[in-house]
Amino acid sequence: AATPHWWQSAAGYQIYPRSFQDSNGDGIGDIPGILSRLDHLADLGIGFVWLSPVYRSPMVDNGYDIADYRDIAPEFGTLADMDRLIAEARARGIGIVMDLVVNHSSDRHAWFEAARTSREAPEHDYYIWRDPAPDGGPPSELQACFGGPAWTFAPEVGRYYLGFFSPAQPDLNWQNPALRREIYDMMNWWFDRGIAGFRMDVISLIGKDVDAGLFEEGPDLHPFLQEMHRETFAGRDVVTIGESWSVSPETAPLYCGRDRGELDMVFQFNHVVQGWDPVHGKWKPRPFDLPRMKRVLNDWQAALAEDGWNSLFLSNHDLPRHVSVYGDDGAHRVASAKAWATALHLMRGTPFVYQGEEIGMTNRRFADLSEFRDLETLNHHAAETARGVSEDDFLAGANITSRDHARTPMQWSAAPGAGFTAGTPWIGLNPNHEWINVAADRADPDGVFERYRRLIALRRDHPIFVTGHHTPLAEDHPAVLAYLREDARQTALVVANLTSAPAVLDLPEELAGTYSDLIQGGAVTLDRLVSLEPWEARALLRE
Ligand code: TEU
Ligand code: CA
Repeated sequence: AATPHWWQSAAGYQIYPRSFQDSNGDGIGDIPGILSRLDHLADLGIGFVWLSPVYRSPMVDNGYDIADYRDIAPEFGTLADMDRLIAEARARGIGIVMDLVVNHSSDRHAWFEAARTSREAPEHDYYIWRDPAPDGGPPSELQACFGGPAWTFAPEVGRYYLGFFSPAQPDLNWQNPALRREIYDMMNWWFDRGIAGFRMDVISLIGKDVDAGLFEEGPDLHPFLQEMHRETFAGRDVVTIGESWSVSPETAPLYCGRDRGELDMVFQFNHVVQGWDPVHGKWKPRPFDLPRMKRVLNDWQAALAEDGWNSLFLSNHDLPRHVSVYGDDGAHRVASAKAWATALHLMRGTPFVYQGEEIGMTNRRFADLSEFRDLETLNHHAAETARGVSEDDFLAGANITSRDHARTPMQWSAAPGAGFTAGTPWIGLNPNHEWINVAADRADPDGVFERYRRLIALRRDHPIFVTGHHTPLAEDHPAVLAYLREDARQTALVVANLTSAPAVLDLPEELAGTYSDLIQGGAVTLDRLVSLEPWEARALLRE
């Protein structure tokens, strides 16, 4: 097999800057704060940081609404701080991957301010406009992701613009070649500053055909990605990660196949959206279904087995804390965090650690609506209650799935501000920071951090976990996720009991034998029947 790319053997770590580390007591995380925590990341062993947006922004969607792609939000710091972050991370062997949000800009971007005032402005065509319907209403009934109509009237030009997410996030018109040139120039400007790549926000939307009603994976998506590749990352040793909520095992190779000249990997959600209700979506979550989760994970391993590359993750800034949803955040919190980490990291793909996951941070209880900050939760509360959902039912759902669970401040210590801030945090801390925090977890050799550190090192030191073939085992087992990784020289076996009850795994005869235990050290001999404690996970290399 070819030598893996750096981004295949490395692990990524996502920072949500607003909630990571505040340096000046204003309650908002910032870039100097990140600089002060780089050693934590270096100790974990990660190869790159995916930094959620730090650009100048009115922060309607915490930076996923960009007003200037070439400047830093003042609450996060300055361009000079950003340059220092790139350099100091690099000095520790860590690349900085920026978040590229180019399906839409902020309505406060200079382009949009020009676009909305005159049909003659060159920037007018950088956005997506339609004339009113005959009755003066919006051109279609399309609803925005964050609630309300997707079309907003701009009186100065007498037309409606598209805001697929919210009116504060007008969609950019990728059909306009001058706009595409602006974006590629901006990307090159960041590459020239030394960043290691881009995570591309909802990239599957850029090829949309609005009139045909084709938004996700529209007809121009792949031509645009190929053009972007030619104009920006071709010839650079960077990583490109495409976020898509619609990509399927069938379409994934189109984004990241070896000869496609598009992206390095897809970042897809099929495994984590499985618990959503067909009518009320994430606000009425269904109980977690482990067998389905196993099937989806295995399907994605198979889909990109020969060509293309998976991202491996369970948490990010849009999702609840996975130990609370797929694990047990009570008695088995530490064991379940470690079991999921083991099961996930040793699959084929690049693992991503979301800030706080490395110490097993959990969902927080939100007592009432006033404690939430996210526009998605607030707007959908209005919509759901308007259609008859009770306050208590909405709160119960949001207490499982709101994006704000991921956005409570990083828990560094038991101190009153959790070591995150000396002031008042912009969103309430999880009170469990008194016992779940970096200082406490890192002091424990059996803690969660130590397991992540070990797994990240294993992938770096054993190419079998990077490029080895993945074969699922015990696919119908209701409790255990198990698989083999194999290359020409070696066989590794990974087994994880993902439940709070003991489990027994029946291995194929030929897998009985002696292994070295890659987590505990030493050798173990397996019979055909392997007994696993609740949330026990093992990584074994055949001797
Ligand atoms: O997310 C894309 C997206 O589809 C989500 O908004 C998703 O629908 C939602 O989180 C489900 O709860 C990306 C970013 O990751 C997200 O933070 C942004 O809000 C969104 O794009 C708009 O830029
Ligand atoms: Ca601050």
